[in-house]
Amino acid sequence: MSANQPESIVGGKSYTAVAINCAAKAGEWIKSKMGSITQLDTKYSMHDLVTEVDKGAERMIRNLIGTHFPEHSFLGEEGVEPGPEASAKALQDLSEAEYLWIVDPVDGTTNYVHGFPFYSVSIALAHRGQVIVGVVYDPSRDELFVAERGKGAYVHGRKMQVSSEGALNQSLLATGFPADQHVALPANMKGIQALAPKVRNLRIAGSAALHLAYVASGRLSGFWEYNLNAWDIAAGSLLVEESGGRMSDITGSTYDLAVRNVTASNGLIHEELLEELHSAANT
Ligand code: 2AM
Ligand code: CA
Repeated sequence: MSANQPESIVGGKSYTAVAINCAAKAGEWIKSKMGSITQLDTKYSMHDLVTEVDKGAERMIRNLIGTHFPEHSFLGEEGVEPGPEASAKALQDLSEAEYLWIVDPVDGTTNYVHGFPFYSVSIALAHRGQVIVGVVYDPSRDELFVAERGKGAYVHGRKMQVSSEGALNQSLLATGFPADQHVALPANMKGIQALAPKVRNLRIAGSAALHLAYVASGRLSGFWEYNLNAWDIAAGSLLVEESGGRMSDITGSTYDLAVRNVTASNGLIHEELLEELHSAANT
């Protein structure tokens, strides 16, 4: 690498360009298959769906990345056994990887299966555990959200900026219904019950990665969800940070790839949101 070449370009190949290319190609293919699914299976629970499109898209992305960067490591949702323990272990097993691609080929599979147009392709590249590139692509709206660490985040070529609401009572928040019925869902229901009367409104649209992209682009003031996996969050985390927002664990700890209970916001409402979630959890 020459001295004045950016860190994200190696041998003329930009990590970001490869991530964008993968997301766009996979997204186009996924969209073309909408409505013609032939294999619908459940994984961890009846709420956790997978189709041949999830698997095919992940293969396509993995092959493309492998062609450009054969020495890089890869963590994709469809290559990991279902359930939180297997996900945590897969991430742990790759903790020494220098470059790690973290991919969710279809984030929002339930929406995809039902024809509800809110799903995305999420691709992140981490360097020694820190996300340096994040791309989230929404094929339904043809919106590509891109972030590079230290260089900002963009949608439609425009620099993104988080929203300016300074209090929960002016905020539009999003969350999700966790697949785990025993701990995460009851915990989240408490948060919803506590926050619904205090915010402008809540949205639960079914793709964590797109919700994070919406926090980054200022369309949502904040987002929280329990029991997510690294591939749901990694790309979106950089979009939020590079748009001036804040990412943390639900207790307020610094975000890292192992965080499963996540809070994202425009920064201004972050403490208030964490406090509400904390007191809701203790009711
Ligand atoms: P997915 O569509 O890739 O599975 C919706 O609340 C969010 O939860 C989506 O991002 C969805 O991603 C994710 N999700 C669905 N089932 C899950 C599970 N069993 N564990 C963790 N996250 C899940
Ligand atoms: Ca998925």
